[in-house]
Amino acid sequence: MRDAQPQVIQRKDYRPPAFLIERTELGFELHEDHALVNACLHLRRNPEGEPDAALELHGQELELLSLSLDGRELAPGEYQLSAERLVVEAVPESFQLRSQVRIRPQDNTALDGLYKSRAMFCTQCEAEGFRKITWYLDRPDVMAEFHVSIEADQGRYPVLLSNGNPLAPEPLGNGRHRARWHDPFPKPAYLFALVAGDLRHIEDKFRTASGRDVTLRIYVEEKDLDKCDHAMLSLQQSMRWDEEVYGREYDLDVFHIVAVDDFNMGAMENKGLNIFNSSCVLCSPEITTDAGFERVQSIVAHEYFHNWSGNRVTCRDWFQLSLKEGFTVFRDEAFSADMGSATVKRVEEVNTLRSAQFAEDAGPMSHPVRPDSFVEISNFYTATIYQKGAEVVRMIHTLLGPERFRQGSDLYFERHDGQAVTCEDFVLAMEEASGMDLTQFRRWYSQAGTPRLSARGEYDADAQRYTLSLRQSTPPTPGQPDKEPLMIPVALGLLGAAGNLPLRLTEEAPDTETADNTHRVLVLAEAEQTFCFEGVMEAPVPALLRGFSAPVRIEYDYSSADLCALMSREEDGFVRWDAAQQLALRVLDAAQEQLAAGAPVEVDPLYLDACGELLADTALDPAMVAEMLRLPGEGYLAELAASRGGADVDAIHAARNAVRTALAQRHAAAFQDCYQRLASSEPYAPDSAQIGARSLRNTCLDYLALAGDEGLELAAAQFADAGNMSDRLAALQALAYHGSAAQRDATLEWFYQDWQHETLVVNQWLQVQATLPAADTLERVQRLLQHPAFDSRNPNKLRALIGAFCSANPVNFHRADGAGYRFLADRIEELDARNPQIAARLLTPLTKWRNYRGREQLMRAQLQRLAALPNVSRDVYEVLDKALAS
Ligand code: B3K
Ligand code: ZN
Repeated sequence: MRDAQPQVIQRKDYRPPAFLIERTELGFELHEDHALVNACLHLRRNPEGEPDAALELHGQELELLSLSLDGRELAPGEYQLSAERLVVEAVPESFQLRSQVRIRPQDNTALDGLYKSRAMFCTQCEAEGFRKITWYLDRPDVMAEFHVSIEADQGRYPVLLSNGNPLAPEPLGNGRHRARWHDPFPKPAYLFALVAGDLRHIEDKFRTASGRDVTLRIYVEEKDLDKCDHAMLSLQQSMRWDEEVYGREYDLDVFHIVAVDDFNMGAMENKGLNIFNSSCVLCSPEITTDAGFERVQSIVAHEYFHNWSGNRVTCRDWFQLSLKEGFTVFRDEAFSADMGSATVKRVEEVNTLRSAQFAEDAGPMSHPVRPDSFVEISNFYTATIYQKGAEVVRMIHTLLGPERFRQGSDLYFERHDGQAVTCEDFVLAMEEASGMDLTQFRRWYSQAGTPRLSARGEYDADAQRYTLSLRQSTPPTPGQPDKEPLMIPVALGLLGAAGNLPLRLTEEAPDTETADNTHRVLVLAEAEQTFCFEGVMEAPVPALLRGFSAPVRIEYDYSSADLCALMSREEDGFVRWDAAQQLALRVLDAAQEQLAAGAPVEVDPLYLDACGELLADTALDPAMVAEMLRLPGEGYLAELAASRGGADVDAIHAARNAVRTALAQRHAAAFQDCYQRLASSEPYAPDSAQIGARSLRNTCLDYLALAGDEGLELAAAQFADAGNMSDRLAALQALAYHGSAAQRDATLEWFYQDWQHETLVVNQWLQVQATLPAADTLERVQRLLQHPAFDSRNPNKLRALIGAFCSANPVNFHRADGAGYRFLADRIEELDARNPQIAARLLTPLTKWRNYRGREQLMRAQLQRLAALPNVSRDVYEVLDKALAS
């Protein structure tokens, strides 16, 4: 039970803590139906805090058994206890507070705090889970040195882990044992972790740049021991990369990763003891797709990089969450770019940003990278904090250049090591190290919404001058009706008939030489600005926003011929891909209009030819060809349509299918050739060359299966012979999405029979079914809720079945009879009492009710139904409240 009606927490109300904790001693006694937590907190008054304030500790669902101050047991009248606060009025300047509480990890279905996942105990404390473990100052600006002891049954829980370095373990007799851990780096409670279980591990080591040996271990259940090598390699690569690129070394003697099946998100960066959702650490070619291998590599890196950007330097308060998340995503993206194909990675990032973050920014949950208020911080682990936050750091990198950016990050880490700081501190360090004024740039942190950047170009042949006019505006978002102009780095080139043209701005001397004179970063700071280029010998096609240099919606009135020119000849891979997307958007719009008029769909031959050229060009990176042949997704199309008067999901689906079918039929032979050409007999490796080839080959297979029986036969053969999960799953999808009902069901059944023992593969199987285009998919999903492979307590399964159906199957979720909406609301109602974080997250598709023409009332009715329920969680309450107010 919470204390009261959910309160809104405001950033402006931040006050330094009245007390600091210098040392935290925790003793855990783990039992089968409860755990006892003994805490001794070494507290002292904060000279920066409010003088004379009472000590006020956070707690939730704790049964207080005893409380003493400097060795004296406190009588009930000497403190006040409510559901979420423990207040002690009269305390000395510095003192020790001891408490003992009883908690019930076995009954903790919310999966935060200390809980049980299958046979093991584990924790998740970010953001505010530690208060479910003991009474504490559970805020990130209170950093303490932790000493931990864990006592448990030796047979069931031979492995007992916590943060920091291990001290000698002790057998206790009576079948129990005790482990002790000491973490010398002061940390906030959200980075605390504990694991107890019957685990096995793989071990390797890493020698740091300064020559220290670190023992690396990955702990898993015995059956998964053979699936840890890729994560171990990724960890070693990350450690080396952070030394080389950021000069950051690891600091403890050990680094541990533990895989856990029941986990609310991907992974958690607890100091020295990263806890991972098993789906983000376990890998093998038999059970993991290429995308899975890449995800493991990037998440292992992300969590490792947090050791500096997050742990050594942490956040002062949760409004600063993007300080660690945006920066760390920027770091893991740069790492992945260095490990694989940088352009393909960038395209994938932009795709995620456009489909998830732009949509968030245009909806009721829109918030700035540094929010001003929240009700439940768990709702703010968003695409805006992570992905847009990373884009903001990327823009700083672009504006400063790599050397000055590195000086800025060195200054930031050195100045703030061991501190809890703000986004402002990060920007200040960047400013001071570079000498660049980022005053206006700071608006990216405070202003929500996706800016529109419209560009217009004029060529004066006589003067050989090209004038580019840029205009920016940001639409209103909840609570922010008026927006100021932002500082936007616009990277660009000008494409001429024979390649990119040299660039010289009017104010520059004619002999200005730059290393690459065909590339520029313009800085747009005003609402409108004009840039003139001299010596331009021919009318160019502007290649705008190269590398997606800013998270904006770009608008330029290209002709289709311009887009084809960019697609085939522009240097920058992102611009080439984006030109293909823009051309595809036009073709899709036209198809939608033709279908609405009852006419057959005729796809612009220019587009079809351009796709044919891509397929035929063996010099291109296959991974990029695959990306360029992929049409924008239905979710993104709906989002775009929403801003133009409302999305019709059925029309979008029909148009997209028609264009894909036209493409499949027109290039059947080329898809065949390419499919055969890319066949490989090499042993599986998750390297970028192989991944790119498989990606294009499986894209071809998808189009071939769409074109007819011959393709379906190829898919059936691939399904039977595949030597890895990427190829097998691609074949399964081709057969399930495009084959007959009988073929689909038989293949799904065959797949299940083969893989039912591998829970991560079973999740993929659930997800394929949740995203089937067939009209009875909702009924199938409902049946699957009863299937032995489904478990409503496991977040991975909830995401694979319910999450995928509601967010990745628009035609079926938005069924005209509203059954999809009722289905989701029913699930939320059941789930909210057990796991509010997951419930609030799964609710997102319903919050977009304004986007769907003709469905608004049906969607809103389900939100209202949920809002009328008694006792909705703080998490779900906040999402409903914002969605209904929009
Ligand atoms: N910091 C964690 C996310 C915690 C989510 C809490 N609800 C993982 C990460 O971003 O690395
Ligand atoms: Zn993170």
